[in-house]
Amino acid sequence: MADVWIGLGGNLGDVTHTFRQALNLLEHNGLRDIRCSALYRTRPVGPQDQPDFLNAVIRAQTGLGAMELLDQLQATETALGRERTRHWGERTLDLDLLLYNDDIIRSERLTVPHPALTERAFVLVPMADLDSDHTVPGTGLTVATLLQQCNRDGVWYHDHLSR
Ligand code: A4P
Ligand code: MG
Repeated sequence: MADVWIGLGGNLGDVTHTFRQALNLLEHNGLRDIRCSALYRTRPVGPQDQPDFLNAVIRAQTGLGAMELLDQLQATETALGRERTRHWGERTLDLDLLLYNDDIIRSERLTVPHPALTERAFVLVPMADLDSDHTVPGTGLTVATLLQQCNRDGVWYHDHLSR
């Protein structure tokens, strides 16, 4: 079983409902023991003429390989109405594979750890809910240390996800 961390984001539609549906689909398609951070409302990084996001991070166990998991994440995004429009633009659901064990993967389709993870408060704040002492592979630094180094403005506690 692999230990995986996945970032959830969205800013169109009923995002809390979409997150709940995403976790149900992922549970049916190979994720076990899913634990979810709190939900955060976050100011958009990238184009500012779009609604605030909701972000969360889950940690789970899976027998899927990293590529198979990416396929599942993309199938889940599509099933829940994701349309690819502009880069860093609005979306119903974005699922990013943040960490896959301590693996470092650099292929055309997949970069793990997710390249922007170390500088994004909307990822690090929810990660810290789950395990702030976890070391991010390739950096030698814990989530807590990375969080101290980044600007946490524009990240507000929103709610807990009831399932
Ligand atoms: N890909 C490579 N590595 C990964 C990975 N670790 N996880 C490839 C997921 N996908 C990965 O993704 C583009 C391609 O990245 C995929 O085909 C996959 O093979 P995408 O989801 O189609 O496109 P995108 O999400 O628009 O682009 P990108 O660059 O992944 O954007 P990000 O980094 O996901 O950022 N502001 C706030 N506040 N909250 C947000 O959640 N999200 C974004 C999107 C921008 N601003 C935001 C937020
Ligand atoms: Mg993405």
